[in-house]
Amino acid sequence: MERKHDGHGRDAPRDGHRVMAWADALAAHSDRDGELTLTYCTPAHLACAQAIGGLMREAGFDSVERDAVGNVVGRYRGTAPDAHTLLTGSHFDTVRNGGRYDGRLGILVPIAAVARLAAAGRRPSFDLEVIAFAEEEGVRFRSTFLGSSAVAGRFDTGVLETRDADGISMAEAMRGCGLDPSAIPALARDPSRLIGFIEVHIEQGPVLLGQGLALGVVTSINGGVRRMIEIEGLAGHAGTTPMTGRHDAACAAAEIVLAIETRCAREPGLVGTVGQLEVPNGSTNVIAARCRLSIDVRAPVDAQRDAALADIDREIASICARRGVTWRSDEVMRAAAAPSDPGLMRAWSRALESIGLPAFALPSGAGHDAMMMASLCPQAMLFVRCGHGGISHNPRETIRADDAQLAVDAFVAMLDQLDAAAVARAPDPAPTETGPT
Ligand code: HGY
Ligand code: MN
Ligand code: MN
Repeated sequence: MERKHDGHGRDAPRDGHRVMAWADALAAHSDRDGELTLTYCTPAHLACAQAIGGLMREAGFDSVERDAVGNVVGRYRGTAPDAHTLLTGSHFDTVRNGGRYDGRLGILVPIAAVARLAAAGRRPSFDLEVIAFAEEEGVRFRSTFLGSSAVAGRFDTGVLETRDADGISMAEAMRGCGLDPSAIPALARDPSRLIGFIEVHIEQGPVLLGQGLALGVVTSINGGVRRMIEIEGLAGHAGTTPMTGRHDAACAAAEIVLAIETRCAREPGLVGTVGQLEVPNGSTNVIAARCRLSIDVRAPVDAQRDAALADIDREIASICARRGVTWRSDEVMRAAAAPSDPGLMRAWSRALESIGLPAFALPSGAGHDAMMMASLCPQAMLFVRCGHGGISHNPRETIRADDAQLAVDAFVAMLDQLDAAAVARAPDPAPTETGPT
């Protein structure tokens, strides 16, 4: 394919610009004006799903459907009879006031690749299934990986009764946008029919930017645990209650936040974040009776993460005992660290080298649908350089059109690599039955 640019984005060719324009178009669907916030089963979420389905149809997929959990699934048939399936995709929901490439890039790059193949009348030997996962971030209902857990056969039906901030249950929200929770278990894919799962994702960090590289192969995805901590103290008059002897839930929380930061800063690779911190029904002139905070702890190795969590629990218990407040902890997410499949990593590396790029490898600090899909089949990811210092989960998240172009080139090259491997693996065609001579 003719490329008109010199790699510095001065004149990125068609697919790169098309991916950027599609990302802009999908970003127009938001729960809130003036920012990109797209949460599960809102009207904007449904409109975005429909827009993705439209892009798939225009690209030339053989079938496009919205499944029972709200994933948008495009299938592009392979040439081999009884072909196995390569799964790919990522999520289209976002964090609050998020970026327009997180998740979406892993949907739009494969769509652009299929459009390129369809336009050239080309098909891989295997079936390709591009899945726009309906929910990964866990913003509206705190549960995460809803879309990919359904495909992996790990959907926890218990979450159907969780309620959002307005008291709407997930099951009600799903039915309200035409989904059928009872049909979710049937979405589980048969692992024996799968080649694996590959995911393209914006790096959401500064490593590729620092290396001056457009793309990188992911070695493993950090394992994460998310918890909600509720602290119960004693309300009191802000003006008449002496400072000694207070049971101030907010002060306990403040000590806990800093204890988490101190513990997680002690080891390379370990990260800990309190992203939510609130005094429910608080008043300026009342000592905080309650305080709620979220904890997100991650590490490349589950044991490292769990050791940090055990220390954090001990620290919370000590702080609360000293301050005379009580606490409870609810675990809302636990995702095991997911090493990439070596064979798929090698295929990504060969794909990059085949388009003239170094096969640079790096770990993922962020969580991805690929870690859920790792329970179903082999997985490996491709990262795309993240601009603005690598910032993400922020509207300043950005990529370059020529990097998007290279991502499409690499994706098509990856299909070629997997095709060559499939052909190499394919048993010699059975000798055709020769009739009586
Ligand atoms: O939190 C994460 O790492 C991902 O963006 N859900
Ligand atoms: Mn994200
Ligand atoms: Mn993501």
